[in-house]
Amino acid sequence: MNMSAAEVKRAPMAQPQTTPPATPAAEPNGSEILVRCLQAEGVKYIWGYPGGSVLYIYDALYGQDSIQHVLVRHEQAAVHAADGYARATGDVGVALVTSGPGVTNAVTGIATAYMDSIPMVIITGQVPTAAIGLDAFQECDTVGITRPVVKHNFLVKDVRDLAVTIKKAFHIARTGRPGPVVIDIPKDVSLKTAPFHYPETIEMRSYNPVKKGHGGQIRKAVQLLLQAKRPYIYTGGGVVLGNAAPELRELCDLLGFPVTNTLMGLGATAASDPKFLGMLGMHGTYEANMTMQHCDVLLAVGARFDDRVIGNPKHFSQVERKIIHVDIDPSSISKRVKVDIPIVGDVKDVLQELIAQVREAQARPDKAVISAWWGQINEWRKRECLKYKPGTDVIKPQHVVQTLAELTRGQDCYITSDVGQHQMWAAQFYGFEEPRRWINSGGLGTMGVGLPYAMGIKLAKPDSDVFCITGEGSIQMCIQELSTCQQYKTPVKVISLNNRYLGMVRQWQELIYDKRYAHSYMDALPDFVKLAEAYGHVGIKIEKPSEVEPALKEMIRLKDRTVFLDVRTDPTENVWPMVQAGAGITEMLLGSEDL
Ligand SMILES: Cc1cc2nc3c(=O)[nH]c(=O)nc-3n(C[C@H](O)[C@H](O)[C@H](O)COP(=O)(O)OP(=O)(O)OC[C@H]3O[C@@H](n4cnc5c(N)ncnc54)[C@H](O)[C@@H]3O)c2cc1C
Ligand SMILES: Cc1ncc(C[n+]2csc(CCOP(=O)(O)OP(=O)(O)O)c2C)c(N)n1
Ligand SMILES: [Mg+2]
Repeated sequence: MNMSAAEVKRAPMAQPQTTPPATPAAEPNGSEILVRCLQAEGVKYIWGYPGGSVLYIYDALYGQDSIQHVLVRHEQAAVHAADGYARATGDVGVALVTSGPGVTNAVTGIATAYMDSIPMVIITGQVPTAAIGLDAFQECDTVGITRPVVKHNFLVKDVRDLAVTIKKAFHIARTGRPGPVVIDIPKDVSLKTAPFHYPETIEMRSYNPVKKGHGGQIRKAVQLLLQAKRPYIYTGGGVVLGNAAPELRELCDLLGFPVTNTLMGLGATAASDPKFLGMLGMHGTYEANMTMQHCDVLLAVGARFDDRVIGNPKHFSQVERKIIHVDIDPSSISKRVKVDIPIVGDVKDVLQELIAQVREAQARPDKAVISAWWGQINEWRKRECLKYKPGTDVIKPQHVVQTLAELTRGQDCYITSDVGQHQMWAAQFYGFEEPRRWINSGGLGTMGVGLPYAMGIKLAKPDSDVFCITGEGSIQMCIQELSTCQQYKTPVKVISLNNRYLGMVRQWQELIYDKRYAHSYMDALPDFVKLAEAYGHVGIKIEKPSEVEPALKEMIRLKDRTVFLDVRTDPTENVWPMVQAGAGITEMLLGSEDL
């Protein structure tokens, strides 16, 4: 630990008070200021891991009990857990790591949150200011390393700037397009004292995200929507992040238009709504993709035309359509696809205004024209693109997800996932009815998030059931967190769709690399039942389709235990439909018969 003798002597906690202080209260040190600021922000949980440069901060956390600190087993998991908490609650997730390896371990978590626009504050310890740049023990250039994967970052060089910096960090993280903000605090700054003042509000001249959309643009959008012959509403993570699902649902009901959600937007529309065409994109439904390609007016809301959504942009632009794009981040607009009516603003405000203007408008969508469009969409629906052959002696992964969906219908539960085929089956087959219930990594596609996400959510939502649908590859990337679940009594339910393959990689190798399965086979898997038991949990292994429902029921019944369900699934199953990389979104493979 890089704590000098002088620092130890100056440690404020240890100083005996012999005479009353001249001022009413001694000035707090940087660590105490940090804790007070976090308290002022209403922070309830911090996920973290200690080390030399943050020990004063840990000392300050020790002296209070309004913020619960969760000691994870790896810094990546600290950031994922705080990120999962943020996704489920909408609050800013907070993580705390030490300098050097603590920071580098955290980078994957930070980048994951950044790609999906998740509001977070990550506090990182730094070597003392005088040692910065001297290759000090556990020094790394945190600001430099994290710059490309944060919304903003700060290095606090003077303790007097600390409180205002924290205020700015929370403000930046949660406003506008949300994102992770790193605050790098050198060790001496965490020890020096300063007067404490936490500003109520903050003005940043160079940072003023627009909330209200332009009235004139919204008027043009309404005209276009009401005249549309083949309209489509395409919504994404922005609707979830902006808590605008009620407004989205109201607008869809008012217009009667078909609607799709991206992977990040699932739950914004109820899956049971007949107007919902399912997810679109690479593994989206046939009807969702066909409607995307052939619509004449597209209303894109809080969605960023990702390459996994529109496929080959040249193919997408072959059909003429008018695009209205609502996004809080002007740089998202016309980034990948040129749009006709840009509306910069918060999705909630803009949708409220859209609804008001649609209600006020004299015109109404032409019923006959819209119903002809629905006729076409229903034809596409008849392809039943998600149909799969049920297994007689082998468990089909889709069946597991569907059974879980049936058993938890209407229940208060959250589903996290890792990355791979299992993630796509969860997205396609669970049927999310509400936003913030489906928690996964879309933009970075980070294997390993599922368990820490579940753990973070369970802490904040102790009465809800939290399921992690994972693969035997992904779960091993943060499996050590089973230990954290035991320590903090966060009983989560891990459902590992164990196909003995890095399935998504195997699928690509089968389809694109001529079945050359280079290093996608998961050899030497651990005995997951024993592993779960070694961590103090319940392990269950199943291999037959008839065991699926009883095992899931047992898992749910064991409410207060973390349960690891090792489901041996069909190793050859593929995710359909699939749009291969470089293909257009309507050039879908619907099953192996299309190969
Ligand atoms: C294995 C794998 C397969 C995948 N396959 C698919 C697939 O088939 N289909 C699919 O859809 N995705 C798929 N993805 C996910 C994909 O990579 C992208 O993450 C996803 O499509 C992006 O979703 P989004 O457009 O909703 O954007 P997000 O990343 O959720 O971005 C949200 C947008 O909303 C804006 N925004 C944020 N807050 C607000 C607000 N308050 N008001 C207004 N705007 C706001 C942001 O500026 C941003 O532009 C896959 C990922 C993986 C790992
Ligand atoms: C950290 C990380 N490394 C590599 C990848 C590339 N990748 C995407 S899916 C996948 C396979 C996942 O295997 P598993 O967790 O078993 O899920 P399955 O696809 O079999 O359901 C890999 C290696 C990734 N997304 N993240
Ligand atoms: Mg697998």
